[in-house]
Amino acid sequence: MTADIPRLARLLDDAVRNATAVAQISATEALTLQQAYEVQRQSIERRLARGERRIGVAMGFTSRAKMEQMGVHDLIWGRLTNAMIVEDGSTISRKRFVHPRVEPEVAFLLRKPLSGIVTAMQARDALEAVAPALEIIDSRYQNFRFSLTDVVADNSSCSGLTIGPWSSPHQPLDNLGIRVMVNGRAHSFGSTAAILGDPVRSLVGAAGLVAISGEVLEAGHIVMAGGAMAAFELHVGMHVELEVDRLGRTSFTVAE
Ligand code: OOG
Ligand code: MG
Repeated sequence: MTADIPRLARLLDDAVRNATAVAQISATEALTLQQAYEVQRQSIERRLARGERRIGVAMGFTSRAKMEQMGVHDLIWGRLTNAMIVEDGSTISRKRFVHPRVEPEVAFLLRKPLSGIVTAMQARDALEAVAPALEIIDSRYQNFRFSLTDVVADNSSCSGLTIGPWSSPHQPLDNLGIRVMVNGRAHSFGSTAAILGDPVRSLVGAAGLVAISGEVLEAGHIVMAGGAMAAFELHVGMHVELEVDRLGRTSFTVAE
């Protein structure tokens, strides 16, 4: 049976818009990875048709902690739109999401396009800036459970992001301490080293992966490097703050 890709794109787009969970696609249909990315592309096209704007990509499963938490061991990527931006320090409504989680990341801003097989040096040279970032992920699947193709079709669970102050990328980024605070109390500690040994490697991976789908990382776009630690659940009343050594802080609050 051939997969009805436009129907699956609509299913996941509706799940995002209504903040309601759907059954895993893999329970009933065997998509190839390429088909899963095509579902993702078409579901994002629906958002762009409603006026949203593409602003970059989010990498997934770039740390062992994330791979092990979700049981997926392949690098994946998702598409970011401007509607996913949560202003630094602002408050979001829990109602927008099915079962949101948050994870600490770093974000890259590109000054030059990047695509295909590139070296770490070329990736570094394409950077305009780097910032601490929090990604809000929200699987559209019941119980936050999925296969590789499920999560790819679901835009790699991307749902929101806050970005802290931008800094010069011309500094070592491979071992910056990460602290996550919840309601002013230490929640977890880590290092950017958890992201493929150096988050710049995530950018190298992003350039290669988007090229397979015929895309380019564009100048002015953002690349989220992927969670350095396991994601944790968000609940009403939580104030989440990330601090990354030398890069600074970013935060948001969850309201009703
Ligand atoms: C998939 C998204 C993975 C990351 O940073 O590794 C991701 C998920 O965990 O739901 O965003
Ligand atoms: Mg992430």
